[in-house]
Amino acid sequence: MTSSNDTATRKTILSGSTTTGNLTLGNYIGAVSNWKAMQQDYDCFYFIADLHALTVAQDPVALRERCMSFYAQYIALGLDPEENTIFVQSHVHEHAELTWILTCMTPMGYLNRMTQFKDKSANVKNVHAGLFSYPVLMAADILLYQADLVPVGQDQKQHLELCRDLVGYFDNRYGAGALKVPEPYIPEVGAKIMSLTDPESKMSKSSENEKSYISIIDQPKKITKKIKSAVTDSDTVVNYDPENKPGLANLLTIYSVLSEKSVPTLVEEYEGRMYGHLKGDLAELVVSTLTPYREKYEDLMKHQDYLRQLMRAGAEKATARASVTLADVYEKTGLLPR
Ligand code: ATP
Ligand code: LTN
Repeated sequence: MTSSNDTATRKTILSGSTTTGNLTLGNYIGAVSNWKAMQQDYDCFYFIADLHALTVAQDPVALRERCMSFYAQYIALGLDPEENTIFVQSHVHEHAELTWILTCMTPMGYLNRMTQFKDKSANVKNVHAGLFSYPVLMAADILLYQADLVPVGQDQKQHLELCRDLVGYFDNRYGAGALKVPEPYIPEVGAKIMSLTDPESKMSKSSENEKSYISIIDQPKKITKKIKSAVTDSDTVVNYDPENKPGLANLLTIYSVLSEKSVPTLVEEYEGRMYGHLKGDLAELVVSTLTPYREKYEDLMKHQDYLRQLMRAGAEKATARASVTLADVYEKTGLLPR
């Protein structure tokens, strides 16, 4: 008899986050909390996108340290390295190799339309080709593992579309069978948590303004200060109006996801009360949600040999899957075996 938990029948999930800072509350709500929830029912591959971090200039020492820290943050948040495959992207060289094959099939015009590229390149003096073609690396990340489902935040929808189209381009040129078309999984609530200082833009871990995001390893005092000084409007009535009151709407969304209460229920609870009350209660809720994760993280960082061991095992499991796909792709594209 088979059950949905049998490895052979379980569908594959893949997702990752770029090592450009510490994971934020936005990453947690929009991505990692969903990755965690899916661990029981799917064969999950979660990785640390360190090659993606190179799309903007990085200090080598800081990048290496962040990779270790990120891995500890994944485990501390509850990703399970025993049941699933948790690995570092650059430890599996197949990612870079498949990227090249796919790059040779990606229309420049398609990459030019990517809104994230437009946003990220807008204020950068020297824009490099890596930032431009990074969605192709993302497609390779997904396709190597024959992923069925890719849980991401709203900002990644367009990149997923390219990935799906690339399978079509490849199949048309070389024949079908080597690559699987993935489905995006975008949560209904919390797919886009906004910045605390500029609620018109996404909360982002690489922001230069530390007050704009809450890191999952921030100390309680810092979290409270950031939430209390979050930008809201000058009105006093608590209601959900993302267009006219984006800051307040963002706080209500975070509150709703973490408390599992609906936004209308919260609005009712805060009727006749000030924004300050809501901010104080939300700060307490965020602190109590994140504290156990931060403590686990601090403990894991004291055991780096253990983390290295998990990383190596993860890389081996990931390579076992990725190398099969790449071999198939090489064969189909006509590259001569060694
Ligand atoms: P960067 O600042 O380097 O762009 P980021 O904070 O946007 O980083 P990523 O590593 O690009 O984070 O994203 C990891 C995952 O978290 C992705 O699935 C992404 O969609 C999701 N995500 C990122 N920011 C948010 C957010 N503010 N709200 C909801 N989901 C988010
Ligand atoms: N580009 C993503 C991170 C990422 C990713 C992936 C997500 C890199 N490769 C593959 C899902 C699947 C981002 O959020 N910036």
